[in-house]
Amino acid sequence: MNHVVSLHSEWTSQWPADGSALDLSQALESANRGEISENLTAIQRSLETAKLLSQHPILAVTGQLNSGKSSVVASFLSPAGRERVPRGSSSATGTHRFVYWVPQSWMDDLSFRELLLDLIATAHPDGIEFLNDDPVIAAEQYRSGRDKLETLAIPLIAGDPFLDKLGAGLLDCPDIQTHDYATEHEEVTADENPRLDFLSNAARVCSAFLVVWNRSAIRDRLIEIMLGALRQRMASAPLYLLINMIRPEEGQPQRTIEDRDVTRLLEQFGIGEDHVYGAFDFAIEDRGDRKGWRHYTPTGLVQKFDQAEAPQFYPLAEGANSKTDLHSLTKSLDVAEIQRTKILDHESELSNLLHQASISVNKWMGDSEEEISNIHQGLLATCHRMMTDEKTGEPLQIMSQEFAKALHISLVRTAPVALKIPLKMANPFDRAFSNAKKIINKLNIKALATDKIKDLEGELKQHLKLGSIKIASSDALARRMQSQRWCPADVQVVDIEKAWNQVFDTFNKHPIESFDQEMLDRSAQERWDGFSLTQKFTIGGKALLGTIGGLAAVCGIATLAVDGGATLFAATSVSHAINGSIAAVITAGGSATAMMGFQDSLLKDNTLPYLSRLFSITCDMFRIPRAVRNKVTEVQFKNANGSDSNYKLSSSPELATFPAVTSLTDKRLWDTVQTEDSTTDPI
Ligand SMILES: Nc1nc2c(ncn2[C@@H]2O[C@H](COP(=O)(O)OP(=O)(O)OP(=O)(O)O)[C@@H](O)[C@H]2O)c(=O)[nH]1
Ligand SMILES: [Mg+2]
Repeated sequence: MNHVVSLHSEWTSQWPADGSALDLSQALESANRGEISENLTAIQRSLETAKLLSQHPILAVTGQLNSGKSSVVASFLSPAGRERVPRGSSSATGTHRFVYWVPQSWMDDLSFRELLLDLIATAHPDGIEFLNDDPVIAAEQYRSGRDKLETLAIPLIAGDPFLDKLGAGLLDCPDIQTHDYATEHEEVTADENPRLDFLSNAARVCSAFLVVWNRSAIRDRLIEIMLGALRQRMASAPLYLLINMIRPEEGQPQRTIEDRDVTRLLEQFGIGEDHVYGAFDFAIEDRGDRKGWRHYTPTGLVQKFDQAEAPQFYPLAEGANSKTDLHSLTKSLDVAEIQRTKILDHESELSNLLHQASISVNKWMGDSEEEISNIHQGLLATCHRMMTDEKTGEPLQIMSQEFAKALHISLVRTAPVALKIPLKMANPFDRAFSNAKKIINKLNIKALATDKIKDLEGELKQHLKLGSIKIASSDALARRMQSQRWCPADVQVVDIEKAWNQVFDTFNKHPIESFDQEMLDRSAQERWDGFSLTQKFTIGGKALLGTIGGLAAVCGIATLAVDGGATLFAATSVSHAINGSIAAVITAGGSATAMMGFQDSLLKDNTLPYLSRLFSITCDMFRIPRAVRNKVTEVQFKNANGSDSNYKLSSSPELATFPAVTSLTDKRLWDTVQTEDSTTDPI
């Protein structure tokens, strides 16, 4: 029953069939995996928006503390924009918020702006805020997330006209090294780094990542953690490595690009060599013979630096005469391709989530079904036990008035002519019924505690001359049931008892009214045929009458209410009773085949139909399906010849469902409905 879950999956309640239905998020909620549903909604929304924003990439500038991230962002902005970007190595000038810088035209187009803000808000559900035009206030906003994770989680948004040239937005990220509340010695891990988590959220909005790192710290484990986290979230998004503050020295920039630590990172994270940019430490100028940063930087970039002091990045593989720089990066970015892979990444995340959803929901459905099945089996075993002779495993019968009457009629009808009248006149049932009450009163049963039941069974066997009798009281059954593993531990004994009382009451009120008289006649006839004439008279005249009286008394017991209103259940073995009485009169009586036929017809005509009803009513009263899906409910009984046979129980369609008295479980049996095709096409 492992169904593949899609966004359109629905679940309907197979049992109870009350029309209840769940959609995917409700099913996940029921399975206690509401967070999967939330993630699904978020990823779906950002996927939709990502498709709409396909021509408008945002590049995340992230990386090491004080490595020059904000400087990189500022280098793309207008002079006024640059004013609003605090840079510096002190904590006051550090970045402690996520700041989205986007082309001014994106902000001016109202419908596009709405779309963009919606995309950002989806990735950052705690809210968004605009960056102030005033550089002082902007600087204040930039650092306001320090030690305030709740503020850090709210990104800032600003527009700048110079970004229109770039045709892309930039995300100025805070570093992920700063621990906002962790202890000094605690190691930074991907598991417990809220800043890294926020970055992962932001990753949903971004098409590519520029990871800025200091040349001197390229060996740090932290860069691996960071690149690993990015790859995990956005598996195929382009990564650019920006190595800053390279010391100007002989052999550069080749030495850097060939450095073992650098090549290892490129390999490990699938970064192409053309995605490695470098900038030399602009504080190191020519000194005597030693060449400064300008010597190792393309001339065009040196000129740019003189206009605005910022690290000047160029593709290291192209060498110091490179004609391109970071500003031409967007020209080389294949926007359509990036968006395509971005959408693929979203889709693979979506299908991962759906896979998790499948597992969770299927497990939840399976667990519910298992619990219901276990209780179903437990109740079945309890009912079966009530209709089985403990010693021999043979089936017992319910001596309802209706069955007693049918049995009497059969015995009379098939009796030798001379016996018919006395047998008929004897009318043993009416008398026996009132006798039963006397016996019970004499036995002085107060409350029928478990241990008393056995005494009662013994006494009744003797008094009524029965071979086998099984008495069950609701109190004793409830106690026994509560101690069993399949019975939910939180259900109270009194509530179980209430349900059993209602079961017995309902059972007595819904007797089986018609029996297969022909089958009873046939086996009664066979019984009579097995005896000699003299035997027939002896049996018919004395023993049989007594026995039938005893049997009839059992039906009185079952309908008798004991003190406190508790009801009893009683079953007995008709064939044992009759055989016993016959054996007392004659030494070797009847043929074995006749007896077997008799027992078989009792099983088919009484035991199985009554057990079916008893079990159906029991299931209803405890709020359990009469049949679990279309599995056959089977029970085993011993035949007269001692071999075991399986028999199918009917789920009593003739009886309307009774309202539950005590619910043993609130679980349901669910069916999966696929309303549309089960592909993972999200929109
Ligand atoms: N000496 C030198 N300083 C640099 C270079 N690049 C950047 N800086 C300086 O390093 C300091 C930190 O730069 P920022 O751009 O604020 O760095 P950041 O990565 O944004 O810092 P946080 O946001 O606090 O993590 C600033 O004072 C920059 O001017 C460089 O090549 N050489
Ligand atoms: Mg910064």
